[in-house]
Amino acid sequence: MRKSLTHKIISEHLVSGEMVPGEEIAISIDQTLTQDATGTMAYLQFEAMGIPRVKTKLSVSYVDHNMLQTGFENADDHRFLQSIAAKYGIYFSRPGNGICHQVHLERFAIPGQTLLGSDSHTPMSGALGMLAIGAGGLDVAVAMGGGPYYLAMPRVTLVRLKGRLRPWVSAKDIILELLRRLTVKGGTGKVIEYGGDGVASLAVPQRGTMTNMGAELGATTSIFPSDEQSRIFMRAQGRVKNWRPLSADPDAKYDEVVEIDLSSLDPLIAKPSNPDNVVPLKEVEGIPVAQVAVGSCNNSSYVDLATVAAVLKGKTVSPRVSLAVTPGSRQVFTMIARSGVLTSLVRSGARILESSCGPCIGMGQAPPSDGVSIRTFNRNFPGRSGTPNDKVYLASPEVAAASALTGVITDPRKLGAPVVIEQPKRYLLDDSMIIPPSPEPEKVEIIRGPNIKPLPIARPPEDIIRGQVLIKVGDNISTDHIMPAGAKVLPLRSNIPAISEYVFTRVDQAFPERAKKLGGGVIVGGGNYGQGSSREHAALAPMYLGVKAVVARSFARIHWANLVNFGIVPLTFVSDKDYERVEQGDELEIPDLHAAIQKSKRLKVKNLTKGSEFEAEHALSERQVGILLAGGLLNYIRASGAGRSA
Ligand code: MIC
Ligand code: SF4
Repeated sequence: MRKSLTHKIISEHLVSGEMVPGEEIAISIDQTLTQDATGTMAYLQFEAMGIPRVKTKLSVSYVDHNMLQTGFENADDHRFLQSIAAKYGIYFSRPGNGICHQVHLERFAIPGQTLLGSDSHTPMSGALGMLAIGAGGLDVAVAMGGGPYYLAMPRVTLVRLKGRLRPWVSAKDIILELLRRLTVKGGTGKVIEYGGDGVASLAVPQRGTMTNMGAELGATTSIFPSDEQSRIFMRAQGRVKNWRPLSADPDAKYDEVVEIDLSSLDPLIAKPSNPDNVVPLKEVEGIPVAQVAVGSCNNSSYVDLATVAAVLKGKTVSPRVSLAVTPGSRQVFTMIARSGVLTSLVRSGARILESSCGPCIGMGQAPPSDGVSIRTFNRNFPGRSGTPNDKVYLASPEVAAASALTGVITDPRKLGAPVVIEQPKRYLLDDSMIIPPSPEPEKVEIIRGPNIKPLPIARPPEDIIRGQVLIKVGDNISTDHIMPAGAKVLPLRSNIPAISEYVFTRVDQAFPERAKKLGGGVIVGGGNYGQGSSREHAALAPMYLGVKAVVARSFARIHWANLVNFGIVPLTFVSDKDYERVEQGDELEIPDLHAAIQKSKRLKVKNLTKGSEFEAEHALSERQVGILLAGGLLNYIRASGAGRSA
C-alpha cells in the first residue's frame, strides 16, 4: 500500500500491535524532552524505576517554565534537574537557553525519528518531519528507560495546502483556519499530515507554528515532509548532516483529506476563551486593546520578532497598550540583538522578557481587569493569563504588532506595504548553555531542595468504587481548570500535597476541602475533558485527594492516559442523557470493578442517591486494565519489569 509519511515513520518504529486505527500500538522512542514544570516529577519517576542511564539516542531536560524564582522553590528544582541530567545521561538546557520546543526544533529535531516530550506542544518538532508526541511525564520516564510508548494507532488526516499566502497573512492564520473548521476536538485520535504544493512555500519556523498549535486540535501530532525547506533550515543551523528527505508516497491513502487554499486566507483571530473560537479579524476590528504579548513557543522565532519590529519601526506603541516581547530562545535573542531588531523593539516601547514561557503560563504580565490582551500564543483558556475573567485573543505577530501600534484590534493590511523579512541564511550557533551529561555519573550527587517531596504512589483500586460526585463540569474543561498553573501554583509542581490544595479552585474554591472531607469520590466531566496541557498533576493531585474515577462524555488523549497511569478509572457515558441526570453530590457505586473491567468494555454504575443505574464504557487495552488494577503505571512496572526492555 502507498504510505503516508506518518505510516512510514510508525512502521519503522513499530514494536508491537497492528497499525489499525484505534488499536493499541507501541513504538520505540529515539529522543525525549522534558521541561522543568513536568520534569521534576518525570525524573522522580525515572529514579523510582532504578535504571542507571537513559537508553534513548538523546534526552534533553529544559528549564523554561518556572523562571520567576519568587522563592527558593524554582531554583531548587533547577539544581535538582541539572544534577539528575548529569547523572543519568541527559543533556541539560540551562535556564536562559530558551523554550523547549523552539530550542529542540533549532538544535535537535531529526527527520524520521520519534520524540516523546512531557509537554503537549512537543509536536512542534514535526516541522522537521519528526514524529513528535506529547505525553505525561511517567510515559516519558518509561521511554527514557528504553521502554516503548503505547498509543492508539491514529488515523491520518492529510491537510493539503494549495497556493501561497498573501501579504500580511501568516502561518498562524493557517492553523487558526484549521481550528475554526475542525474545533479543539477535531484532531482527536489523528495525526495531521501536511502536504500539497503549498507546503514548499512555508519555511520551517512557520511550519513550527502550525505543528505546535496542532496540539490545540487535540491531535496526536502534526507533521510536515522533510524537503528542501528542511534542508535549508538544518543547513542554517549547522546540522545538514542529520537531514534526509522524507515524504509520503505519491497517492498515499489517508483517512481524511482537508484542503486549504492559502491564497484565499485572510487574517484570523481566536476570541476568548478557547483556541477554536476563531473569527475573521474584521469581526472584531476596532476593539480597544490593553496588552499585546508576542512570544511563547508558538511565534517567537527570529522572523516573528523582526516582523513586529519592522511594523513598529520608528513609532511608539499606543499609550494604552503594554507590549511584551519574548524571544523564544537564546539563539533568537542574540540574533535580534546583533541585527538591531532588539534596539528597534525597545525604542518602540516593547518590554523585553527573558527567553521562557512567561506570560503564556501566567508567570507575570497578567493583563489588567477587563483589558483585552492580544497574544501570539497558542492557548487562551480562561484565567490562564493570571487575570480572572481575562479576555485573551490569539493572533499572528502581524496582527499583534498592528494592534499594538493603534491601540485597537487592527487588520495589518491597513498599514500599507507589507514587511518582508527573509529567513536567516545562517543562525548564530552557540550551544554553550546546553550541558552534556557527566562522564563520571557515579560521582554526581542529586541535589534535592526541601520543596521536592517524595512521589505519592497510588494504591490498587478497591473492587467496589463508591463515592460522591465531587464536581460536575461541562465541555472542554482544560487541565488549566483542573490544575491551574501561574506564578502562585507552578512553583509547587514537585510538592503534590501542597499543589493538590489548588485542584479545580478556578472553577470551585471549595473543591479540595470537600474532596478531603469526603475521603475522595468521583468527577463527572463533559466532552473533551482534560484538553490542553500534558501536566500529569491534573491526574496526580486529584488522585492524592482520593478521586477514584472520572466519568465523562469524552476525554482528551493525554489526560486520559495520565488518569490511567495514576490509577484513576476513566469511563465515558454511553448515553448523554445519563450525563444530564447525574448531579453533584450524588453517591455513585461501581460494583465488581475488577471482574467487570476485565470482562467487558461496559460497566454498570449505580446512582445510590437517585436509586437508578446507568452504563459507562472504558476504552482500556488489556495492558491498561493491568496498569489500572495495579494502581498505576509505576506499580505495574515494578511488578512486571515492563518498560525496561530496550
Ligand atoms: C502548557 O502550555 O500548558 C504547559 C505549561 O506547557 C503544559 C505543561 C505543564 O503543565 O507543565 C503543556 O502544554 O503540556
Ligand atoms: Fe511554554 Fe506556553 Fe509553550 Fe506551554 S505553550 S511550552 S507554557 S510557551
